Amino acid sequence: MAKTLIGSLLLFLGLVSNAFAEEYEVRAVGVKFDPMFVILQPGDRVSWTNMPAHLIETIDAMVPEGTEKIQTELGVDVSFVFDNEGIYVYKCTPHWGARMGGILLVGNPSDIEGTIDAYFEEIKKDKSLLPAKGLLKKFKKHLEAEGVL
Ligand SMILES: [Cu+2]
Repeated sequence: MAKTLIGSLLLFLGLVSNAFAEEYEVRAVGVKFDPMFVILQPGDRVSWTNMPAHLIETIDAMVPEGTEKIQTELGVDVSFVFDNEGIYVYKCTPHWGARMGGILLVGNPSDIEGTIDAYFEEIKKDKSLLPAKGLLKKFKKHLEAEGVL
């Protein structure tokens, strides 16, 4: 009996905390993600839609440590919950040459500017990351405009 009660209580708390989670939609438009940048809180969900010719793949050197890689199938709308704070840079692999990518800021990680600078450093080591340069520059400006930096 007590077990059931605790179970119900936990379920209830789970539902309540879920109720505060936000959902964000990113649409693929041409060879751009719109919006290109999303600022969200841990536990929030991001859905990518209108993806018939696209996919998302997180860039290994540009995600918070210890997070699982995301690599989706071409042409499939997808949706993920982000629990770990940090900055996630992702690309649409087939359109990476056209700089199709986006960036998520989850939560309020320490040293956002330092993390962005560290990502810039990664580009120097690996030329395949070059399309991320413009994205990161725009992202920095976006964060300044949003009052995050
Ligand atoms: Cu694409």
